[in-house]
Amino acid sequence: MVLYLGMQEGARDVILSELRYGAHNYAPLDVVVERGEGVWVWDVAGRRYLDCVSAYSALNHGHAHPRIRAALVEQSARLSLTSRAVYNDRLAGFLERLCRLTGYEAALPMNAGVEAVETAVKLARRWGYDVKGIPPDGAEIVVFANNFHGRTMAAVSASSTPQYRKSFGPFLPGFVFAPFGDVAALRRAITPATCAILLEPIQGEGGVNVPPSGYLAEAFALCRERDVLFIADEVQTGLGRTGDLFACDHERVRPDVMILGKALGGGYYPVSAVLASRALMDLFEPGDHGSTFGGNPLAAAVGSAAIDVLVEERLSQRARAAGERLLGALGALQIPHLREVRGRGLLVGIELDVPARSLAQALLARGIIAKETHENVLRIAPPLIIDDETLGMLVEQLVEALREVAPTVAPSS
Ligand code: IF1
Repeated sequence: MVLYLGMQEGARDVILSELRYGAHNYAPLDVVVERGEGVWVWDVAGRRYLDCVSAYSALNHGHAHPRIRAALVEQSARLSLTSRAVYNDRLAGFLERLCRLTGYEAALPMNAGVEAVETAVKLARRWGYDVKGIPPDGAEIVVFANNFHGRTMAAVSASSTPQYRKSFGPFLPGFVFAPFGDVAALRRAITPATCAILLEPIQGEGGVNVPPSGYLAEAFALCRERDVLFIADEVQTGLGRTGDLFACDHERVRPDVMILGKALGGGYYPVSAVLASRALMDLFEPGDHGSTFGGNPLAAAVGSAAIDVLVEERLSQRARAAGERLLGALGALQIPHLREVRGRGLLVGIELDVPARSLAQALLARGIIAKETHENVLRIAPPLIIDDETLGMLVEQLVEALREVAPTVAPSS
């Protein structure tokens, strides 16, 4: 952590205090944000930045969306939490909106994305034993190299990334690894004990990895052929981010189980959910699974508003148009060290053959907040409400920052 001498007094004090009292499980960019509105955030010195991290796709609606904020404020004045020991008057409306939006018959509400991932793993295993007839405690789930499903012990047991696993063992058994994008390898990884495959339709943290065209449909067909559940983790790719309502829509694949999170909370509140058929969901009986905060009235009010805004403001369609323009402009660039620009909608990865941190810092100096993922990929993911003029500015600044960084950074060893 290098604190730039030019940094404003206020920012430095905040950072030093956070370093002093907080766990050091992140290495943030050197900016202290104090206000957000739409696609913009302001630091403690009053500098404005375009937010191209969007809380890793939890801010598809932008910062401080007025309709979602109003729903939060109004509900918070009435009833914020009951636990599921009783009904509350907001949850049913949220679950209905979720099912109508996604076309599934049933939804199970949780809070963090990883809690919904854990829920889906339990549901798949329950189906594996009680329906498919897999011998007890023998169920396997195929997961994919370079995936990211969260930070709990099940999620890191399903991760191939050494840093997410180092000194955290022993791990949850029953996860079988396959390369992402390779149907033949997937076919070999599935056994009679396989209850499900769990994949991100586009791998976010893994570096914005878009699978070969047709892969999702072929993987889905293989699951049908081998009586295996297809679970899509759309925590990051869902709710408009990739230019479709869900990334699986791009290949017209309907997962057996869909996992949502992040933007489902409208940028205000942790809201996640698992969606499935009634038959699958009814494998959970009262007491089998739960959560103190899952489905609370505040989450339900915010989640309902987030869904209404997503649909009424046509955020998926806006992401598709903006993404086509962004990918079109960047894809044509011929700049040293620029290896590839990839993604879909407003989930874009810029792969360099040098560490992307230098590009992130050059962009920060230009008033754009973007974060690298896996060393040499810069992820660009602004809120889906970004307008044409701002998108034009983003493209200009990206091109200038790439040109600025390219000759100065030695290729990574
Ligand atoms: C961190 C990464 C992104 C996710 C997918 C489940 C979850 C995530 C596809 C779990 C969460 C977050 C976690 C956050 C940073 C961010 C992240 F860099 F960690 F990997 F987005 F790519 N499935 N991703 O992307 O959801 O429990 O966090 O609500 O841990 O640093 P969560």
